[in-house]
Amino acid sequence: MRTTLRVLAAAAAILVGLAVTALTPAVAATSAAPKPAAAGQHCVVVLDKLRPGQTNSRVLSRTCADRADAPALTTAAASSTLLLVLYEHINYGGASTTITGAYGPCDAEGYGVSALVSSWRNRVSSFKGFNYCNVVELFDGINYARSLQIYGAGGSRLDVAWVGSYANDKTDSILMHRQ
Ligand SMILES: [Ca+2]
Repeated sequence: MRTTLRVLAAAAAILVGLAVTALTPAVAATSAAPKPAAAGQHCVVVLDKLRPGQTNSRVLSRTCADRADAPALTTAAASSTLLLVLYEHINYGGASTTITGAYGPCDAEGYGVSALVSSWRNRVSSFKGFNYCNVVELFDGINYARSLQIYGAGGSRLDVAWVGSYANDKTDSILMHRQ
């Protein structure tokens, strides 16, 4: 069943515009200064619907700001559905990335992020799922290479204040769906 789910999941590279960069090892992330194009500690990423014949859905927009409550971020997320918020530190601390979907809440197929932007690889320590994204699987490596852990809850929300020592700072790709 999980294999089927992975095939069906709408997959997305968070930074399609820098696909080449996204495929390189994460080594550069720790040695380079922050890039102006990715300025801001808090970002909103809007995922498109998976189109027929595609294995990766497009990223419709990626907007970043220094403050999580910046109007630009509110605007970016306004016309889409909140899916998942990733946090740099335990207990929802530090930098964050908000992932929203252009085709509604999570269903059984859900959404996928096949490659986190390089600055977000090996960084996630806590997260929150919304709108029935109540099963979230974190992977080490892009394209769902190695499963780290599956987190689940029965309701419309999934709050994980700590991903655990095994999965901490290892996530490179993510699948989410409704239980
Ligand atoms: Ca972290």
